[in-house]
Amino acid sequence: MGEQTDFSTGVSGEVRQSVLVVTIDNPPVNAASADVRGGLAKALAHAEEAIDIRGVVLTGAAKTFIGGADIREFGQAPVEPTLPTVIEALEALSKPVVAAINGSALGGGLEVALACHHRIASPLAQMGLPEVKLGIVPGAGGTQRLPRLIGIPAALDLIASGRSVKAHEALSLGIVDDVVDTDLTKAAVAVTLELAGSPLRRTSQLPVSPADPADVEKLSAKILAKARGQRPPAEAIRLVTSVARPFAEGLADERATFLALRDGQEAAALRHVFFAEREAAKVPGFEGVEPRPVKVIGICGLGLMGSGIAVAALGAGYTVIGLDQTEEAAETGRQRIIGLLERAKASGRIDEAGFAEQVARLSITAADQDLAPCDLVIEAVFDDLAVKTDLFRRLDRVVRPDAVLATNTSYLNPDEIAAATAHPGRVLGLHFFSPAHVMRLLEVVRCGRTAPNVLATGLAVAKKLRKLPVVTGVTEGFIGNRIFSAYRREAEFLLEDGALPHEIDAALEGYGFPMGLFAVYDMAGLEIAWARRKRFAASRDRKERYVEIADRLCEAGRLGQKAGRGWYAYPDGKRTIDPEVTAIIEACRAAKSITSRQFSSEEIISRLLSAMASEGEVLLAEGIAARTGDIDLVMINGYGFPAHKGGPMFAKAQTPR
Ligand code: 3H9
Repeated sequence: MGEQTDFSTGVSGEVRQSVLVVTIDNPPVNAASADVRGGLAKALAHAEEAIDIRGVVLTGAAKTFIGGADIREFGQAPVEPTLPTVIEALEALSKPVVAAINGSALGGGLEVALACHHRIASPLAQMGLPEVKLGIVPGAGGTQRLPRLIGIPAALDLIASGRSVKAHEALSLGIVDDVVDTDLTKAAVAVTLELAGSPLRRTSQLPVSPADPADVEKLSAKILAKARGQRPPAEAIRLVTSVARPFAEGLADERATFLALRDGQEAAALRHVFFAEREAAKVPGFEGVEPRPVKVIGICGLGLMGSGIAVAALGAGYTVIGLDQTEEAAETGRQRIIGLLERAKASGRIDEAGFAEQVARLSITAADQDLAPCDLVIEAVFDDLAVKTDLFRRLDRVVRPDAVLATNTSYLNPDEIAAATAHPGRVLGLHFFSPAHVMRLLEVVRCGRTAPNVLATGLAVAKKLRKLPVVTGVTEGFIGNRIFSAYRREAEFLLEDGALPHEIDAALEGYGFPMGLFAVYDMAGLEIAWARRKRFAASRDRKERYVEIADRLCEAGRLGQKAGRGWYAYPDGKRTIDPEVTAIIEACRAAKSITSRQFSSEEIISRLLSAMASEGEVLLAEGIAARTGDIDLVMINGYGFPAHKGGPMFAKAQTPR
């Protein structure tokens, strides 16, 4: 082994058997920051000049190869050398450069690898071009080199979805030339020596394999439909499908498109979301608090919610004990869980062995004492205070005193549930969203007396469940439902002031929500909210503005899509505007002597955004939410707010006053 040379703070080289092994070590994810780019440029120039060096191996320290361009540099003045310049020098080197992909090679990181003359990967490596998730397209050759390596359809799929692949899939696609489960660097040095002296395979010079235009068109249409008007996937399609033109032309187009998107609003919003997600799991003042170990999770109530939670827990490797009131109910729950696992198997998300292994980790019972081995128990029973406090008192008697108890309540006060137990410090809320095995958001409710390591346990379990945890204080409906209530209230004010349901829905869909609010109501059914309104009718503050339109609809039997009519009519199942609803709305306006007026889509969005953002400010002031980013994440991941708008707090802050 040779001596180590530092080309920059984060890039070092060491000569092994006349091959320069260059290691990128720029924690936390070896991003291609200015220092790394400078170091790589120097290392490549050194390798080109030194006559005793026969080739180069590029690899990363720790778990990452290169995690991509340094996202923190976006929006700042550019620093030379740029990544495309470094990559150009790399591909043009007269000596072989081999990528030893030891871990994640994402974005600009994969673009570096694609320009190498050969790529080998460790079985743990993952590769992808996730740029569209950040509102951009690859900007250092990814859209031009990947299709030359793996063909247009496969490249389109990866670039437009931003999904990453593991090493073996990368090998079958042709992204890497080999997967090596022994010493990766040693293998890379050996390949470099084999390649030295022979003509080099430069990706930019490879011919593009012809693709069936019908296939490409079908795939593009699918991508565009999913993108719902967002620009990056459309630009990615344009760049990838025009790859047959001269390489330099494609590269220049890609760079210009990347720069224009990078400096736009949507990319800024998605960067905000990216950093908010990383921030969310950090609770100020809780740094270094160790979570309690969790291996066995008990789930009480195996209805839709409990079964979804069970599937998420089994998928994350936990042992699950499901409890329901009777043996029959528990068995029905077990069947429901197995049904969900079977669906996962049918769609290829788990294989037969994985299915069998997960089923083996599941047991069910109707006897409380069978929950004794649990490290964490999550209840998902009927949302009623008496039912939940009774359950928690019983749990208190059967589980270890250090086991954590979590309530999945949506509206009840978890402090009251905790107070019913002998150890309130071990109680917290874990508010899952339905379906719990699919939805990423998890509100982690910090109750008044939750112990620090119990909160840390909630966050650690959430991460293992591959959920996005957001910490919330105790308030009715937590962060999400509080903001959602304000949003819903404002939408109803808009109705009374002159907008019609389909106008509000069209504005929301145009803004990027997958579905308008009133269409969602109809889908979910109007009766639960109606029952709730009736329950609270007596205690309602009479001075507050109250819109009666929804009540009138319910009284007329318009309980939503299942009833065939709600905010819309559904002849033949198709959603249509119903004059009867318009008449009900007009009658309600008339009863209050409101002169209705027209609202533009912009006005509708602006009023809804303001309502959400003002409620968000209240939550921050009350200390229920710690950061604006947390509120944005909740609304994006639980309520369909478009991620490319950054969430209500971010979007509102961007709007000129
Ligand atoms: C791009 O490459 C454009 C090019 O096409 C064109 C160039 C010309 N930059 O996620 P974690 C930070 S676009 C800066 O918890 P994990 C993150 O904020 C980029 N910082 O770790 C966090 O910081 P902190 C395309 C970054 O182990 C810390 O690293 N690349 C970057 O669970 C740990 O993050 C991507 O989109 C970055 N690129 O997962 C990849 N990435 O500790 C984005 C992360 O202060 N990154 N940080 O909170 C990821 O997907 C994951 O971070 C990764 C590691 C899988 C790498």
